[in-house]
Amino acid sequence: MRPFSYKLYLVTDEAACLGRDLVSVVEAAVKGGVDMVQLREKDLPDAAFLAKALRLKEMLDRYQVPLIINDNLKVAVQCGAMGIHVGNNDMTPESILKHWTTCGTLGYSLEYEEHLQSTSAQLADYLALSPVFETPTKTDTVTAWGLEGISRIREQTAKPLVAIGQVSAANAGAILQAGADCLAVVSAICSAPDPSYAAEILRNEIEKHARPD
Ligand code: TZP
Ligand code: MG
Repeated sequence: MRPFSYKLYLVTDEAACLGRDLVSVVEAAVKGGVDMVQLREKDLPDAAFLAKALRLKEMLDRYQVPLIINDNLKVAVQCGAMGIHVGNNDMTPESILKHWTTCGTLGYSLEYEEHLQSTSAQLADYLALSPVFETPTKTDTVTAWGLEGISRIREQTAKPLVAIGQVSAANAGAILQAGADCLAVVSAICSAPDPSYAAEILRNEIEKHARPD
């Protein structure tokens, strides 16, 4: 398994940025402490997705923050992303690794506990517990894991666990204490009046709850 040391993961949603330029919002967030970014576009044609990915990557490279592409292998490879994130109904991790042997980080959304031992979950470099709490940002979800769900999965795997779904500074500590390694957020940063400050506050919570290695 490849090392995964990221703690604050920004998942983008242009609509959540309240009319502001996405790359500027992400840059502010990186300055505040985001250390990994996923470009998530559900409706863009490949050419526009790639153009956006290239713009974002050019900025992120300056901060040495890795870019992950959501569910589009072609865009991920063509923009030189570090990795890709897929869900249960997307291209499988097995197939991705067959086509992209140099993939640096493969993320997989875990929606069902029974899938923990699946080939898809086993091949992943991190598992996203999706969603930890129900969220208006993504409504086509299955069951929310809750804090108990995080702890249950933590007991069963050593894989890095990324918590996503209504994560905020208010519940960050509890989520980390339950066993998550990394916090992933959309609206807590993208929709914040000051994305940089929002990232800083989350980062402070992470430092406060850091577990000894
Ligand atoms: N996957 C599971 S929940 C979610 C995604 C992409 C959205 C999380 O958004 P927010 O605004 O941080 O609750
Ligand atoms: Mg999908």
